[in-house]
Amino acid sequence: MSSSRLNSSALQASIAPFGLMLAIAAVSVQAETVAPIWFAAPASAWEPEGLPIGNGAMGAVIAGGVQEDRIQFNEKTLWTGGPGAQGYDFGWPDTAQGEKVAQVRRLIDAQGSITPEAAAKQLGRKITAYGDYQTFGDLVIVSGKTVSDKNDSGVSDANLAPFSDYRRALSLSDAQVDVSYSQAGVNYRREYLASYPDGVIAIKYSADKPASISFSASLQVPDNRSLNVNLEQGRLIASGKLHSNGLQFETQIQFLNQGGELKAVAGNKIQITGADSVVVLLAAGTDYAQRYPAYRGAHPHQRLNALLDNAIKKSFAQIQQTHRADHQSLFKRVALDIGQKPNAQLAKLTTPQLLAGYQKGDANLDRTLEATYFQFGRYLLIASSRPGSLPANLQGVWNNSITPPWNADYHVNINLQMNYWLAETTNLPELAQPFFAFVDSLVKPGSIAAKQVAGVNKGWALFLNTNIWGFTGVIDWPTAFWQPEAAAWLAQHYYEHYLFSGDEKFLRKRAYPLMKGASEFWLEFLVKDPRDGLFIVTPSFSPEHGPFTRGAAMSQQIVFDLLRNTHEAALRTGDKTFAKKLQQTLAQLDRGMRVGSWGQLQEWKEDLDDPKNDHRHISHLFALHPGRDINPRNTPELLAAARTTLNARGDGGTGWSQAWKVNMWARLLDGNRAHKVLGEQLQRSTLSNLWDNHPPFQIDGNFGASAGIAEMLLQSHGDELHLLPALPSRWPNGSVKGLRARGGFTVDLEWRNGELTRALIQQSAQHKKAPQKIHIRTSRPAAQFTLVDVSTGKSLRLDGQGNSGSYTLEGAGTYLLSSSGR
Ligand code: FUC
Repeated sequence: MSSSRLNSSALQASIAPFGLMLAIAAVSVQAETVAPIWFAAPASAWEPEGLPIGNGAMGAVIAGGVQEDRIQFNEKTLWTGGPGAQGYDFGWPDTAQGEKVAQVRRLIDAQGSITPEAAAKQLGRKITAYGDYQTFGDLVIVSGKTVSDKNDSGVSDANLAPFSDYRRALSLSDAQVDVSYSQAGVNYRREYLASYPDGVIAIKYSADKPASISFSASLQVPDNRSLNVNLEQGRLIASGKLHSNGLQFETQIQFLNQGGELKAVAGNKIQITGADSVVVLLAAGTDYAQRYPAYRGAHPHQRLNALLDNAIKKSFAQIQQTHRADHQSLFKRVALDIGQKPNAQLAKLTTPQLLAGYQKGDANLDRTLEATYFQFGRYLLIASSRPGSLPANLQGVWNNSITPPWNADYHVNINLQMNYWLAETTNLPELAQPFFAFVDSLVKPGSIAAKQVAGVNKGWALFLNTNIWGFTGVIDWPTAFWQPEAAAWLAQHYYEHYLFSGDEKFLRKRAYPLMKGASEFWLEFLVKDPRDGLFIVTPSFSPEHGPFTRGAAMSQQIVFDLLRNTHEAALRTGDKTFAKKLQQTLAQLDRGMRVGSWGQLQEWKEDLDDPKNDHRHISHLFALHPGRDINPRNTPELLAAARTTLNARGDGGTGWSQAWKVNMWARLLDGNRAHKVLGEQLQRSTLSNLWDNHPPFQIDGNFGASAGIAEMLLQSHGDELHLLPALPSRWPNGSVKGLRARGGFTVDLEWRNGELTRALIQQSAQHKKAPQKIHIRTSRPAAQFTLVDVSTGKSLRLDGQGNSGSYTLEGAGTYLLSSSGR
């Protein structure tokens, strides 16, 4: 059923004249229904069918087996490797290898290029004790009326009875998984959530007949750790150390039964018999601390005790209510209606059926799936990135392995950055805090990496990948190891956070110092290209193919982006001396944007591009996205070249590569192409539970696609608000509420027949300063719109030039743009 609801902006209407009230309400009313992700059976496998919940630090994947409910869970800091593990050295060579870098430079100067293997031989390093993100374990709940101490299967005949009406659903708006089924005349229900405010995973088992819940519960953990299990008053406390590095961990799991009996069995198992309902509360942690060099803090025992002692005082309903309110305070900021029309028939389709229908091209289904997919990315970020813990890794927070793909680490040549593109635009900026805390913590070890790996005595650097232990060195994989631009790329997020929020304190205290450090590295590392006298990066390697050369496009574009942003920030914070220094380098910096022989944007300084190359990495289009230097207004030729490159590269690739292309086609203002790539990502790179499939599961594609959808609807990188810049024809009518734009704007949009009809534009208090000229771009002439200051009811002048117009904002915060022509 579609539900209409008014959002908070309607409140603003109460101070506006009556006619305006209606207009604002019309923009604000959303008929948004976020379809659940659901299955009609327990998960047959973790990766494609598990349903994820999380509170940032902890995550769990719900398989929902009737007989055996295996709740696989994680805590983000449980990692092998690092300090405490034998041979860990942060990836740094023992002696500073500045001379080796110089040698590689000379080789490239002499030969024009060298192979990645030759470069890795000189500069790469075998890694030791890098570590892996770990599964914490499985809480295994086996339903059954009796349990034998010897045969602990815990299964009684009653539970082998067939079950029916099974449903396992993740509600994105409630952040809860519900499992329900009927068995032997009883209707069972299970609710699973991960609460950020209470710091626990909470599960409730209930039934519609009393005394129906009986199960045994135990904890299973991998054997790469020690384990002590204690049971006291229904609380299972399991603690130990990882063999790899001595990291201390603990989990506490409290069982609270209503009715029936709870007893300990065999010292490490809980048996519950004949309860009306059971609540399970789980908390987990380690003694990890985000502090170089030891990365150790307090044992988690006291903290977990306090969390559970607090949680057991509350009813499940109270925990649930607080959790829901907390989740919705973030989730409901954005509502998207792209024409998804839930109806009884559609609601019967499970998510895999919906996906199968989408793959067949059923037009009625696609909006539902696309809208769900957009919100799923936001859901996943809320669940895997909350202040106080680590940022979302390659799998967010969910991992069921002790040797996950790519260590489930932080790759910084696209992946970690992509995870956070949606944070600003889709109105979840506080969820970037773990990213900033993490990157801040890399500065110290990164300054040693700068010296040891690159021979630079200033600033900080890191390369392809990092872990939770300050790994900032290099690995020995020739086709990826060299990525000194990583810090510059990460620093972009700090400046973007400032541009979106207008938070001057963040700029002064946090962003600028970090950006300055990253810039200092480059001011030392850049050299003059003997060919044209411009500053270049060398050795330079375009990820993850081709030769090592001088001044590859992505190196130059990323470094330019950093130095330009830092220059702007230096001027804003009053650091004139550094601003001047940056200015001098910027004036002579190769900007890495060249149009090649077949009209492409060159990937290398030399015209080496093969039009048949369809490699998934497209970092040489950084200036198009996530950078801002290639855009339709200032650089139309470069924009055309970027389009040629993107066409040649094709629409395929891994999940994240497709997601990036959605963003890029949006920046090229081609909504239909962006939508096509999004569709192919859903068709080819999406698992049944809608997790992105690299393959295997990798979460960046989810986050990147949600960011891409936002980019199709609103852009603000070019000093103007571009409303509906890349609306696909498949979304002719719709609305979106709550997207954010640079300049402190929150924007609600409504469109009909592919054209904007209304926009409600609000500016945050942080940005309400001196009068400001705001530029708006739409797909229709500015003359066809009226603009009203909502707080005064006054009409404003929209000075139009074709499809763009500008107005001067004088302190009041809310403006309504409406189509007058239709
Ligand atoms: C980069 C990519 C791979 C993968 C890995 C985690 O190396 O090239 O496709 O996403 O990161």
